Amino acid sequence: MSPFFQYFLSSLSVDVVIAGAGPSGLVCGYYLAKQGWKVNVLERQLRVGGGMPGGGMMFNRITIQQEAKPVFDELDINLQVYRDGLFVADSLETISTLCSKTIKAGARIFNLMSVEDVMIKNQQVAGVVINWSATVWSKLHVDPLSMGARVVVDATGHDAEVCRIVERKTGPCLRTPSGGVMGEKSMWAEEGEKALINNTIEVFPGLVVCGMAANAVMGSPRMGAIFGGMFLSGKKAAELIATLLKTGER
Ligand code: 48F
Repeated sequence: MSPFFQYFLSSLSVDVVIAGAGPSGLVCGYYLAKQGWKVNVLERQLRVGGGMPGGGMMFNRITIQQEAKPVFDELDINLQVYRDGLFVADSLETISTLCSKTIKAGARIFNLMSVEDVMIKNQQVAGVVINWSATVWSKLHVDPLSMGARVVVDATGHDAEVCRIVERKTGPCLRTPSGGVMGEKSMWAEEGEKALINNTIEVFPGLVVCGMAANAVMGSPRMGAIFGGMFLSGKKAAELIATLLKTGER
């Protein structure tokens, strides 16, 4: 018991908190931890991996495009050639390897922990408000705790939960055309993939968005069982955050 509590207590103030342990959140955590930043990844569910275990229609394989291959090679995840420029990975191998490498790089992953709000100080996100998922799901009236961070990442997938919370509580303040969450558009895999990297931005001071949440926030299309963009978006988010932290902007 006490090893967990020591670990938890020493995690209450970190450089980066990532909400969501899907592909984009884990990859972002991996690259940041590898550079020595103190990172927590918070996952609401019992298990990590987000949408990966189910692949497309529960076929536990995920499709990867050429551009994302270097990330898979770095992580030593096997890829099978599908056809020109497209590869297939076993989603369970991908999750287990990515999770293991992310923890070994130094990131701390907390499962069964939900982000239910953010802290905003001086017009800047300064951390997250957390609770046990079981408490949230049972709608128990239990006050949450907070976790301080210089940067928070919304990697919560299609629902872009953290960005929606900021919009609801602060008004139309996001760096999007409307100032709010634009909303994900219907499927157009190629366009969605293309847009994703440009949509991976600091969307509010101290709040970076990546993965499907980035397309949802910026109003871009969804893209089925192609996952390479999620990995590239997580990597781009890590690069962006490292710059913000290094320059002392956050
Ligand atoms: O949905 P998810 O896998 O997000 P992603 O990294 O990848 C998207 C793909 O899986 C797929 C796709 C491919 O074309 O479209 O959907 O963008 O993972 C998001 C994770 O965030 C967790 C959620 O349980 C999931 O594991 N999550 C969501 N809201 C919260 C959260 C929250 N408030 N607190 C903690 N975890």
